[in-house]
Amino acid sequence: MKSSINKMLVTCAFPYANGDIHLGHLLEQIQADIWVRYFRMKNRSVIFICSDDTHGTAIMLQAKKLQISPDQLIHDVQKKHEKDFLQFSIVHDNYSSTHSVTNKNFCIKIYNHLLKKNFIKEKKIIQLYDTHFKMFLSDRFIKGTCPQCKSKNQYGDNCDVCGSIYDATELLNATSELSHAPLKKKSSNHLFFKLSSFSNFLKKWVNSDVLQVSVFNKINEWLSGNLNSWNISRDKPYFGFLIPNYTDKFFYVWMDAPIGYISCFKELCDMNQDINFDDYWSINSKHELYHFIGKDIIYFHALFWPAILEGYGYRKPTKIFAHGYLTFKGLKLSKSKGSMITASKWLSCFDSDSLRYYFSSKLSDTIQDIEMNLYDYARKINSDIVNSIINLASRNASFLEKYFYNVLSNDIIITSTVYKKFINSSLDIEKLFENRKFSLVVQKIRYLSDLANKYITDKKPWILIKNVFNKQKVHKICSLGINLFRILIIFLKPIMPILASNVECFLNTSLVWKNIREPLMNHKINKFSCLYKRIKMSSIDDFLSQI
Ligand code: NOT
Ligand code: ZN
Repeated sequence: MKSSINKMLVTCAFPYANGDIHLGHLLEQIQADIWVRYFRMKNRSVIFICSDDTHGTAIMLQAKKLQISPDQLIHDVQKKHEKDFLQFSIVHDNYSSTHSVTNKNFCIKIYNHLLKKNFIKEKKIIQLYDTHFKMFLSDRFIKGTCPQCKSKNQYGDNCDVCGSIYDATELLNATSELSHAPLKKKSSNHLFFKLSSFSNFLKKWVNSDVLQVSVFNKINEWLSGNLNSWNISRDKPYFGFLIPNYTDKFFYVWMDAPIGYISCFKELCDMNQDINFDDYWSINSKHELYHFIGKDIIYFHALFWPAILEGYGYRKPTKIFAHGYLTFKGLKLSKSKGSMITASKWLSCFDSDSLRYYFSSKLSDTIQDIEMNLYDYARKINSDIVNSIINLASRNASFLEKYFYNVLSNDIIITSTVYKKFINSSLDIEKLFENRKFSLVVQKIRYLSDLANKYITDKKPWILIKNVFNKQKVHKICSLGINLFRILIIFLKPIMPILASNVECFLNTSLVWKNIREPLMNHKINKFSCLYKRIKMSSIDDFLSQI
């Protein structure tokens, strides 16, 4: 991490505006939100933004299917997305749309600049054309026979059977997935961004510690080959922004989506005079820019995006954090079935904090896939949160309520080994949060919670209290127990913000990172009431039967 005075701008990949938010989106957003919340607890200035990705053929077709305008579709979907995120305590400073006027203006400005600098060239290409729908089709709307192994029913870009990669025009008997009619080859002029002009810049940039090791290796492989120019235009009909001086060509969705990072931030500046746009985006910005993305979109973020920024003369990302896919192998759900577990479906059975905790217990700084298993989820929540952490609070609170008017002792045993271990762990936990090693944060918290419970079990306050001369001792033990619980929840606050806020009511104090070393003494807490409910295994079966 760079000097602590720098401000941070954090983004997540923009969800497409043609479907619901599902667990896959939530994995990334939760990862970023936890990171943001942690740094805010450490008093760093962090801005967290996201938008809906609203352009392209898929959105145009979805609107057609629903018999509404694309504008209506993306408006409705955005409202829903925003609500879903808030219900998972994912709070963006601005949630915008790539269809905004601000984004249109930036796209045009950046495109015109790249054109002037000679980074754009026009070239005629041949593509497959659906004569029924009167449109060119992208690879995923095309199926045909593999030109190599002759397997039928293969998509327009690669063969699932033999793995060969080809151009859609090479497919044999190419047919449209939309009209199911044979496709025609047709030529059209397109605009290409000359990525190879940035080859030297990119080689240097990827070597400046901006990528995870495995991502770096992959990108280096790409960089050592030929950097093909990138087609940034699409013919009409298309839902998007028209390219200046054309009446039938639109910016490709992947051109205007990343520019959305800039415009979403610009809108925030327009709403809040204290945030200065140039401080964050000018070439010599001292502030930090972090993109959280899935590993499937590395190519766009680690090659095209920095090249566009370089071409335009803006700053580049400080780091790109890619994560793996969410898999459901143990539940025997395919990726498409898994994405049917939507945010609202989840909330119809479970709560948001528990998902945040479960994801944390699996998240690391690598691009390894993450296996989601609901039985494992329930076991983890019940064992870590209910049986260990909340149990620590409840067993100590019962003594404090019964014998000490819910007032903590004015003498906390800060010399005890367990207390020292808690305090000394905070630096390790900080490092783990900073480096996005959330699964290790969770492990450490669970370890500390077990230590604290063992401390209480060993001291046996329920035996001590039988002798009236031990009353003060019991007071000290249980007050330490509550203080240990408090530290655990401070550590957990970025991960489980709702639980933390309920604990703040119970402990009658706000949970602040810098106060970890200052125990609550002679402090009145509130009556303990259920802070977390056990998850019933039967509710998992019910849930799965609905998918
Ligand atoms: N909608 C895209 C996706 O793969 C992500 C867009 C990322 C947005 O779901 N920004 N950029 N670049
Ligand atoms: Zn094949």
